[in-house]
Amino acid sequence: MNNRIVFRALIVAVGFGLLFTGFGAVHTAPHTAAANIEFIPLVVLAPDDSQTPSAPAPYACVDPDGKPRSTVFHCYTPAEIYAAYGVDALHAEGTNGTGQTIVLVDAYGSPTVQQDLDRFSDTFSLPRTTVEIIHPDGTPTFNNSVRGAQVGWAVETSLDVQWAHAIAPNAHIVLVASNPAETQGVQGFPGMFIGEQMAISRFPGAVLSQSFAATEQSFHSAADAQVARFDSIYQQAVSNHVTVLGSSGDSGTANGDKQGRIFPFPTVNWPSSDPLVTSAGGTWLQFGWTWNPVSPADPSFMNTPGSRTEVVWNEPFIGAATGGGRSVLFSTPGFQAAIPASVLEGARGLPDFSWNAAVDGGVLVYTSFPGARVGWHIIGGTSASSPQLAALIALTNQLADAGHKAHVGYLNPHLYLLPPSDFVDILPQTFGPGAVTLGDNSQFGSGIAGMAVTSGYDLATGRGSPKAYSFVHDLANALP
Ligand SMILES: [Ca+2]
Repeated sequence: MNNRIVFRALIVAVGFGLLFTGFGAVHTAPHTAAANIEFIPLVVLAPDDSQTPSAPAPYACVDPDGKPRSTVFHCYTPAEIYAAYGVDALHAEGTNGTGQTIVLVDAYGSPTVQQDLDRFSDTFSLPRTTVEIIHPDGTPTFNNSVRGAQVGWAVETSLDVQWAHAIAPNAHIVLVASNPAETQGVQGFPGMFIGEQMAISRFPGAVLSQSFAATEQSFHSAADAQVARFDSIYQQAVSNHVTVLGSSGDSGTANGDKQGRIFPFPTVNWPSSDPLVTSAGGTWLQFGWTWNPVSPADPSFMNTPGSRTEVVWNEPFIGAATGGGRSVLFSTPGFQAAIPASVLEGARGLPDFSWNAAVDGGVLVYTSFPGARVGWHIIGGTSASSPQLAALIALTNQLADAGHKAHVGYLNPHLYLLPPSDFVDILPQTFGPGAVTLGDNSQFGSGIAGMAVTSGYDLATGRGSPKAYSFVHDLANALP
């Protein structure tokens, strides 16, 4: 009981930390002006990131340097994620991404991307790899005094690069880092899409991950013209056998406009909603412990060891949840034809599948650029799920090469034909003496209705999270 009181006192301090760290804030995230829409990196830093725990042990996270990182938020090493999802069995048989390319698309990039990745690799006994960087519209000048935008994107870049590498350690990593300051005019073509076009041409058969999004409604009346423009790039990806993934969002169904005003009805994010993009949602993986709340805002866990629990990513104490719902821009595509019309209501539903995106249970990321604390961070968000899922597809492409088959390319038509046994189906679950049920992706406190988590496909977690070994092998076997 005493533990619970301590935790609740702490979360107040954590709240202040969120305000002062600037770039860690969930909903005032740094953004990038691009044409008449804005892209938000979907990264969520643990709210107590700037603080050294003052409370005594036990700690929820001790970082790889042996430093206590948090009394509240758990963190995962690559080995823990491998074990939780069965990636270890793939690596053990030599399925590690050899011969494959993963393209990660970000604005600005990070001035220390290579050295931070090397530190990550050395720490976790992974092979070092050299990141190939493409600046499609000029080299950005890193300015950490613009607290927010560039630092936030640098955190995002670090997460993308380090965790794609963790899942596919032998894959070639390409970073497309655009320079939004040089994007021209209202009708200017966002640099990140020029970069995608370059990467799709240069790396046929690759996998591309987009950890950013904008609310569909933020296109306003320009939606058809803008979406058609970007869609032509995704068509090119289909032609070049490039798999394209996009994060579904970190605010549940409560997404905002340019000014940060939340639309008062459930919304989803683009480009994740494009049927040519595979939408990566978020789960909350509790591995070796179980959430034990007396109320939704209580992050207690200490007295409740556990094995493996995976539920919808919806963390009430930080107000972050997986994006998901019905698109207003796209109608139900053929690959979702088997999902009941009562669920999709004629729309393209997202996400397609999911992976851990939690902050309490975030992944460890190392950064050394100015503007953020140098060291290890606990990071979540659907920015964590998209590059890891992209890396799983790179592992699949390695098996395709070995079997003289085509690469995965356009993933969605294949994804919905895989057997249910290839996924952990995410279901509603009730936690702790407070009987807190996580059964949808309504962002806590938003008042915007969430999408129900149900047996089988649902609009919060898609088909669920891949059981890595059988998912990769079954997908590879299904390829022509
Ligand atoms: Ca489900």
